[in-house]
Amino acid sequence: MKPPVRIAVTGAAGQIGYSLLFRIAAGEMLGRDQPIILQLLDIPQSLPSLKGVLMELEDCAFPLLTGVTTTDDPRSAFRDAGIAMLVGARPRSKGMERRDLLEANGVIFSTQGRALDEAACRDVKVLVVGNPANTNAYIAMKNAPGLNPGNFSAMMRLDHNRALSQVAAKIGRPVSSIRKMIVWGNHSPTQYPDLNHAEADDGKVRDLVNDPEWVENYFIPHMQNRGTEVIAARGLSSAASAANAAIGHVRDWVFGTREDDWVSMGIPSDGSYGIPEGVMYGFPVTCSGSAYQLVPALEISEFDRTKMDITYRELMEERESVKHLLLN
Ligand code: NAX
Repeated sequence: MKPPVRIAVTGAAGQIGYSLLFRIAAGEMLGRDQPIILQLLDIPQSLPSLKGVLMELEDCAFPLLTGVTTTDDPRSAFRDAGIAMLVGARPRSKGMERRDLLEANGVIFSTQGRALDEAACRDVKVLVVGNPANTNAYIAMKNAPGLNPGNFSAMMRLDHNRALSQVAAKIGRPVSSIRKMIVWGNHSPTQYPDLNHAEADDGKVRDLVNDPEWVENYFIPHMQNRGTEVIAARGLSSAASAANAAIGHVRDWVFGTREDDWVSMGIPSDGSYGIPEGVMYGFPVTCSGSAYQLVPALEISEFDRTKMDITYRELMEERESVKHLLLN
C-alpha cells in the first residue's frame, strides 16, 4: 500500500467542496490505488456545516480515505500537505466594490500563502479556485518565499472545458477528439478563449468551424460570460463543473497531460508571449514529471494580441490594488 497523500481543501463546507470531496475520496483525482488524508479548512461560522460533510464522508466508508481533519486554522490544514486546493474565498456581498473584494481576498490569501510556506510539503501543488482566482494565487505565491513559484497555479480549467464542449458541439465531433484549446489570461469576463491552435481528429478546428463571425460574436463572448449564464439558470454559481475542473487540473499536473495535447492553467508569467513577469496568467501548458511547462512559440495574430493584452491589463490592475499584501 502506498503512503497516504495529505490533501488540504479550503472552503470545504461550500458548494464546490460538496461536489469535490467525495470524488477525491473515491480516488478520481489521484487514482484508485492512492490512499489519502483530507485536511479540511473553513471559517469558524462554517464549521458546524463542515461537521455534517465530515459525517457524510465517514458514512461513505471510502477505502482510500485513511483520515479526515477539520479546522479553521490554515497552518493545521496545510501541515505536510502534498496538494492544497484553495477553494474558499470571500464572496462579493451587496454593495461591495471590486476593490474591497480584492482587498478582503488579498488578506485571506496572504495569510494562507504564509501558512503554506510554513507548514506544507516543499513540493506541494497549490491550485487556487476561489475568486479572483489568478490574483489570489499570485498573492499566495508571493507570501510563500520558501516555495518554488512553480508550485502555484490558478484554475482556468473550467473555462478550458467549457470551450472544448462548445466547439465539439459546433463541429459535431466528440469532445475527446478536440485537442489544443487555449484560454489565455484571467478567469474573468476578459479571458480570451482561443481556438486557433485547436485540432480535431480530422483537421484544424478553425477550418472545421469555418465561421469567423461565430467565433468572434458568439463563441468568445459566450465563453467569457458562461459563469453568469449558469448563475442565471441555476440561481447558484457553477459547482459540480468547477469541482470537475479542479480534479482534472490536479490529475493532469500529477500524472501528465495526454499525448499531443495541452491544458490551460493560470501560472506565473515569465515574459513569454509578451506577458511580463508579475501576474498569474492563463497559458497553454503540458504537464510531465509532476511539473507544468508552458507551451512555447505558438503563432500569435494581431487579433490574439489585442485580446491577450486586455486580459493582462485587468490582471495588472488587480495586482496594483493588492500590492501592499505582496511579501516579495
Ligand atoms: P460557497 O460560498 O458555497 O463556499 C465558499 C466556502 O468558503 C464557504 O464554506 C466559506 O465559509 C468558505 N470560506 C470563506 N472564507 C474562507 C477562508 N478565509 N478560509 C477558508 N474557507 C473560507 O462558494 P463556492 O460555490 O464553493 O465557490 C468557491 C469559490 O470558487 C468562489 O470564490 C467562487 O467564485 C469560485 N469559483 C471559481 C471558479 C474558477 O473557475 N476559478 C469557478 C467556480 C467558482 O465560481
